[in-house]
Amino acid sequence: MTDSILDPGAARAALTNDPHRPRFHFLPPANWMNDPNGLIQWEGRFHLFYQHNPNGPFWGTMHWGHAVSDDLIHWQDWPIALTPTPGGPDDMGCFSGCTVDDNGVPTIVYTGVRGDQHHIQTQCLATSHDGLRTWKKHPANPVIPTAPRGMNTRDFRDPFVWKEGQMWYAVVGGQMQESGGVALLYRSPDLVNWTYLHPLLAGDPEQHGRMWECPNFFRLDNHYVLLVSVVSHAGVYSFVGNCSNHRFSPQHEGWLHPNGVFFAPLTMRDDRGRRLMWGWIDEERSGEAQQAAGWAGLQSLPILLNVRAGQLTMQPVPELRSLRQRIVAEASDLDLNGEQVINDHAGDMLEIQATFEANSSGSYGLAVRRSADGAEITRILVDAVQGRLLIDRTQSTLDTAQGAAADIMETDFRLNEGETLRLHVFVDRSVIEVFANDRAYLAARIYPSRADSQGLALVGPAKLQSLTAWSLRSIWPG
Ligand code: DQQ
Repeated sequence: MTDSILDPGAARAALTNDPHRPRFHFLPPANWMNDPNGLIQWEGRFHLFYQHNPNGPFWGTMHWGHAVSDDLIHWQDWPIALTPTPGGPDDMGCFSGCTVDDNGVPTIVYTGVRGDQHHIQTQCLATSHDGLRTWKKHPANPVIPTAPRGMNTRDFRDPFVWKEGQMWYAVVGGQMQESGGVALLYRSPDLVNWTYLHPLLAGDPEQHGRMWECPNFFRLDNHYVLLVSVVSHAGVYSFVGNCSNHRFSPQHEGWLHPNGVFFAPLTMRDDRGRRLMWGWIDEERSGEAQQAAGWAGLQSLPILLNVRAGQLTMQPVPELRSLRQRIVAEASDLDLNGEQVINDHAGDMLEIQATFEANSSGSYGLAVRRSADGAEITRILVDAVQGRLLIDRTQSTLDTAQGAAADIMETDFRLNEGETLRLHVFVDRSVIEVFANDRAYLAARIYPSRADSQGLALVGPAKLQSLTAWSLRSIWPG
């Protein structure tokens, strides 16, 4: 057991001065984190579990870490919820899953893995009788011992469970033998005895990848939504459509995130009826740099999902406004040509909202983490000609030893005729999250090396309507 488990506060404090460590995103006290797990609001409090390796800043020996929040923003570390049981079905790891309310009993449904290559994957239960503090594995585990016939039994994981009337339903991620990703639909009267029904949806391997992880299926704004994470870290794909007799017919589909930097998102419905999503944001620097840092991985900001005009929309939750400290930049009605610095000392923990008049002929937007001489700079641009939203990291850092990503990350984003561009950007040291007109989302990692890489600039040719930038406060003590 590491210090992070014995004294999370001390472990966090020891890493606070790392200039790359995010300050208003959730991440564990130390060591490795990947997928969000088991999201649930219980007696008003939000519980966030997560894939965690307490033994180091690298993937392995998967446990379920646990944190709680009263406001979606500030988190308190709770003890590890699930640990692999030697000789049990989760001998080699407690993989991803969800938490449901089984008549007042919080119940985790997760994937237990065993075998050298994690090749025996089964679905398991754990319950809590002390308010989600400690968890007992169910004696009937594994409750789904193998994948259905015709499916690859080695890739069978990440149950997502909901209730309809008296019946429980689950989708489990999988792969059709010699074919592509599939979300497998199950039904159960009691969470213990499960019947396989049929594929809720099977993908085209050419277009939707070899296997689907972490499926989420839910009703939202009179539509049904299926989210899947495409192996191996190809990205997160969304389908929006109709469902009748538990047969799902997508009508609109596309990448929610075009690569695996943001991956394995999990959603939950809160007590106000909102559909909230968190996703794992991975590192984009070398394993050696992660080892030296002593931590790796974070959760995205909480994202509010909706369906508008048949399409999925994504917005940062309004609760994030409570982090605003002071305005560090304001501008309006500017004709931009090239780059215009707005504030050389804006900072590295920022929220920025900017609107631009439609410009169909160029690339325009913002630049953040800019050093005073412009040697380090990260540009967030819309390319109106190509119909792309992009984060240009080719000059994000001068420190080549970190092995940091130095490419242009991009996703589809086309403005309608005359439509104003609305960029909503969060910068948290090494993390950038960008929302464009509520319908495109990009998360990326950057590792600037210079202490003065704190500048904020605008990039034309464009006509800026307005910009406000706030410095944000940390969610952690110290
Ligand atoms: N991460 C978990 C799996 C899941 C994958 C293992 C997605 O359950 O399929 O850490 O990132």
